[in-house]
Amino acid sequence: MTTTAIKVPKIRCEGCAATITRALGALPGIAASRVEIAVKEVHVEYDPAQVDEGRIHRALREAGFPPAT
Ligand SMILES: [Cu+2]
Repeated sequence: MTTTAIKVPKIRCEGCAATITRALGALPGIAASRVEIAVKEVHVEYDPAQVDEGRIHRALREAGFPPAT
C-alpha cells in the first residue's frame, strides 16, 4: 500500500469531507481515506497496482474539490 496526503483548499466542513470520502470510495484500489478538515488535507491509502495518484486527483476534481497544484 502507498499513502499520500493531498492538499485540497476547498475543504471547509463535514459535508465536504463526506463528498470526498464518497468520491474516493467509488475508485478501485482505495484501502482507506481520511479527510483532515482543519488542515484541508485528504489522506489516502491505496494499492498502486490498481489506482495511481493522478486518478485520485482526477476523482477529486470531478467531485468539485481540485487538489492544490
Ligand atoms: Cu463543506
